[in-house]
Amino acid sequence: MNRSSPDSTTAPTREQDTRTLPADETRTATFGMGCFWGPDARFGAIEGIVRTRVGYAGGTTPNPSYHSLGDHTEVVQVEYDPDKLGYEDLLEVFWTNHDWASTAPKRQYRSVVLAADDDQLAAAERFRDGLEERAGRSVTTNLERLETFTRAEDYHQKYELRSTPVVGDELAARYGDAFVDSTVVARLNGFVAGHGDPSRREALMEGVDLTPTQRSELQRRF
Ligand code: MHO
Repeated sequence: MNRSSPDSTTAPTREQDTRTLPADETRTATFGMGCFWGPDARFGAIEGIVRTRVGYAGGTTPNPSYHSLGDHTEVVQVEYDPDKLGYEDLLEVFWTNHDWASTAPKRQYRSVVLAADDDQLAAAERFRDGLEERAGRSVTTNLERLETFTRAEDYHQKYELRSTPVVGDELAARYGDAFVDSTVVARLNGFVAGHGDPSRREALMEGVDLTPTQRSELQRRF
């Protein structure tokens, strides 16, 4: 097994990440749609998504954690480039990729849009009404304003990539604190979960410095 040590000369992925938008030029969107591992990967694979993180929101209990969630829900929060994606595009991804017709057995997994502002809330209401019309049944999704977001524990962030043999540990070590906020890591996390098209996967892989073993471990999951 090839385990190269974390070393800045083998990390041009960082270089790529510095070309991504700073937080004051992105918009955020927050969704609850079941266990947050899946949506973290699904959104992370999309061009125009700059950063993803998973966490707890939609409740009032202070300092929620995975084992002490209180009345919160598992959510994914994305930062997106408003020149490349509209909020409606994200609503489309949200509503086409989970069960919005039945009520989740636990509040932890409820379907919820946590709007960042009144415009997002209005857009979600319009989208929901249109969906009900087209589908001919009611949407159980709650539409609310986001109050607080608490980032989940590191082991839940980019879970799909983290649990990829060889590469997960290596990239987590190489990136350190920057792992969760990396755009490249968000894409890889999506790609290993089977999202994204082959040409975009190839293009990203070109710019990432990986050992042959890591490369083949990633490709095995694409
Ligand atoms: N059924 C999943 C849920 C995890 S998710 C972070 C599991 O425990 O494996 O809620």
